[in-house]
Amino acid sequence: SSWMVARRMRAIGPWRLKGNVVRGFQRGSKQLGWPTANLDPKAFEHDLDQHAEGVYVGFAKTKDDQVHKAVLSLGWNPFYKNEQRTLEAYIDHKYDADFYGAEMTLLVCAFVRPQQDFSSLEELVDAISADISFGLAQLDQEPWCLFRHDDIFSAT
Ligand code: ADP
Ligand code: RBF
Ligand code: MG
Repeated sequence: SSWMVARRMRAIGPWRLKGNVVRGFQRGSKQLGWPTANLDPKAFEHDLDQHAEGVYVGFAKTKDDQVHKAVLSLGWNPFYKNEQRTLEAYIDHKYDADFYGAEMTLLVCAFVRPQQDFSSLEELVDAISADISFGLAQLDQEPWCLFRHDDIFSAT
């Protein structure tokens, strides 16, 4: 259950991805309180085939053109048993409106934990909340904070 979830930063890639924000099942904001911008599967389905389902961290640039910290989830969301794999980013920024269709650039620099199933929605929400506070604090530290200056974010 959620109190047994171990989190640590393990460097990966980094992966650099660019695609559009697509619609999901709309569960992120409504059921969980944490909206996630879902990347168009076309932008990652081949590149990330060999990579583990899990919670990751990195940086995102979309609608507002600024680079923000992001806590991401890659996989089939075992709690919901999705049939399609998703790559979803909770972005550390307060947006006034949804931005479906916008281009999103992601740099993913560390793996935090595997995705897991939970016995209640409350446990899933607690785990996600803890991932986000852990991830955002880590991303302020070196070496992770250096990735916000990656070339992928300056390309026009
Ligand atoms: P869906 O299942 O369609 O992805 P969500 O409930 O996860 O629905 O909501 C995600 C949408 O909310 C994003 O596509 C984006 O347009 C919007 N959004 C607003 N604020 C944020 C944020 N801080 N991080 C990610 N998405 C956000
Ligand atoms: N879904 C799961 O089924 N298991 C998980 O362990 C899990 N961890 C997540 C961690 C974070 C930081 C985020 C943002 C999402 C996570 N999800 C997980 C995905 C979650 O189920 C999904 O965002 C919602 O269903 C909305 O699409
Ligand atoms: Mg989402």
